[in-house]
Amino acid sequence: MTQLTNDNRAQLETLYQQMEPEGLYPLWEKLAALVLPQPQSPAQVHKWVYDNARDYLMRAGDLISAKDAERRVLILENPGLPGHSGITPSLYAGLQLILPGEVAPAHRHAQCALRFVLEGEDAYTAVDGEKAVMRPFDLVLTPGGQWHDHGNPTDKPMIWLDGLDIPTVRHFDASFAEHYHEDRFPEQAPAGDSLNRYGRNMRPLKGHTADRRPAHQPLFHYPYAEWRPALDALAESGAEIDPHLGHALEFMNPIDGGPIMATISAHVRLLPNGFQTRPRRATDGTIFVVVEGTGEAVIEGETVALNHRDIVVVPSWKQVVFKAESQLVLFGYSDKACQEKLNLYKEENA
Ligand code: 1HN
Repeated sequence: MTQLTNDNRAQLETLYQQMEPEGLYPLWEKLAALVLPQPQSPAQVHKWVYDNARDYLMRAGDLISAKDAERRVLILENPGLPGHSGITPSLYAGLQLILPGEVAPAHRHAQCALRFVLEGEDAYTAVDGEKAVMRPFDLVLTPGGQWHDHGNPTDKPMIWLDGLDIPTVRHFDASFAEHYHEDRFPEQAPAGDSLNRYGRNMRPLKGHTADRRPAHQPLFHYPYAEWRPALDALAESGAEIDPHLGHALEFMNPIDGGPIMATISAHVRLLPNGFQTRPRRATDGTIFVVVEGTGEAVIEGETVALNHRDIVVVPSWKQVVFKAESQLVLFGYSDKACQEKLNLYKEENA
């Protein structure tokens, strides 16, 4: 802007004051902050140490039941987004505990969710009346609009990471939610039915039985027992390792080869012992979980130690380098699926 005279400036200030009660503001005072030359995320780099979070979660378990809480979850709120209940501007993360014998009652909502199991085995999430029996590091989806309840019939606690698109749905003012009139949605199919039909790179041949699952989202269970050997097979095949990612595989919707849900993408990667990635940045702020091994993430020069089950958030456009101090296996989820639909996604590989 060319230099304004004092008189002009004073008259502008008067104009601003007079029009403000009518909801009118001068763009020329705000344009540079509204249209940034590159992302400047308000989210901060942050790590949640699993063992610490687990202690608090278990204490909550002594004080409130899953049923009373509806969902007994500790929100992983980004310190740069206070009061926002987001781990990034678009995504939410939480740690959920289901104790032996508990049920988290059936509800459904517009928000899409993923569960990534951190501890416990053989508790379940039921989606539209079909159970996925969960084991450590399984990925389970509850796509938007589908009834879901959780239960733990075992004698050990189960803890998983919840990843939801809550801030995205809030941004679009598109939230709907309802409770089912009973704790559990009635069983519609045997446990594992969708995995059997859609999880092996095949699909049901059309016959007498009608498709029960929504056509756009039939598969909701991606077991560790399947994705982990897939990473090993890739690493052991002699395939060239991606210098910026390591050996990396994205979870896929078998219907279209696209991301697992409309708003959330997820992947896993394996970095061999001693491997260091080339620096990379991307517009999708990403939440990582350490599945196996130890190492470091160097994010814009800040070193974060990576230990078993720790959760680390790398905000949009922060440069990251991963260093594996043993064989390192990571799970990650982000809003890449959504950004790609909006033609916003960008990455820079140095
Ligand atoms: C939800 O439905 C679950 O079903 C967990 O386990 C966390 C956070 C906000 C809104 C809905 C669940 C949630 C949630």
